Amino acid sequence: MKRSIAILTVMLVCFTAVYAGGSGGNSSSSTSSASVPASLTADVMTVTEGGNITLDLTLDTDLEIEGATLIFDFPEDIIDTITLPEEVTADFNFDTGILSLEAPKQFGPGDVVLSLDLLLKDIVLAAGEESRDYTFSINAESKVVSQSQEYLLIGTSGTVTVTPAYVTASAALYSELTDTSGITARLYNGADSIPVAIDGITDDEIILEPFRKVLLVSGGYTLEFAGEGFVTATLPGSALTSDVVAVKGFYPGDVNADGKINFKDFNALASLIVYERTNIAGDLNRDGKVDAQDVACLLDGYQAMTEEDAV
Ligand SMILES: [Ca+2]
Ligand SMILES: [Ca+2]
Repeated sequence: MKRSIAILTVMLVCFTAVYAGGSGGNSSSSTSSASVPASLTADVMTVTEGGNITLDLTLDTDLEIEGATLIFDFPEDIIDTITLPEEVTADFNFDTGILSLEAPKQFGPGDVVLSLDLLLKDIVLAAGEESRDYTFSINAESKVVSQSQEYLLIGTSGTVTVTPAYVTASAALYSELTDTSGITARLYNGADSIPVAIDGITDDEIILEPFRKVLLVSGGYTLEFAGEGFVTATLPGSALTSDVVAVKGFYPGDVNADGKINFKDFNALASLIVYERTNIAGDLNRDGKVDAQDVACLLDGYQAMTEEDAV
């Protein structure tokens, strides 16, 4: 079992961990220039926003360590949660940003002294930012104790490149569709409208090219699918909880573009068929013809709209 500490403060400038060993006090004020090489290594070189990093601290020494005071300099405002090893009892001070760790164990050469699992926030980068490097460092005041002698840790830093999180969105299809001409998707808010390209069609959905999650989470955007002959379907960004989202409600059959599917659409479609007029709003399956197959699409759309509205 591991425990998680949620870090609520968003202005955490320096994350500090104090690691106190079981035997021998750290109260000795003798300062030594003796040092021990240490490495702080991440298990990944690249991680996406919202992803996990495991940081391991190892020492390059033959000394048997009895205690330690470990202080880390972590990047500010990118960590959502830190999970500590089971044997560590921790106390986090939200005012000072100091995390006190106590672990009654000794460790020897090559042991991983401390392993921290970090969960990054969902949004770390700005909307236009493709990546950023973050450094996780051992603070120069970190010490270990061996036979009552203190040794400063001379640490190497770990750098991790954070890359953007993307959302892959799709619209559910309720009838056959052979082509996406006249169908568009976009993200919009009060000030802005960003087209999202269509990647392709499967049997039961239209799939969009991935777009940056930061737009939906922080920009107040709504995702919209629109097309002639279809009921416009939208999903507010705040409703997104996953990297994959399926939008419902893009019903085929709104031939007269009033937002509903009813007898008026049926009449309009029948009229197009009788007079042999090809109109994209009536060509619901986008096969280039307006015929009985489009009537079947309209009925599928009407039925789906009726059933989903009833839920
Ligand atoms: Ca209609
Ligand atoms: Ca057709």
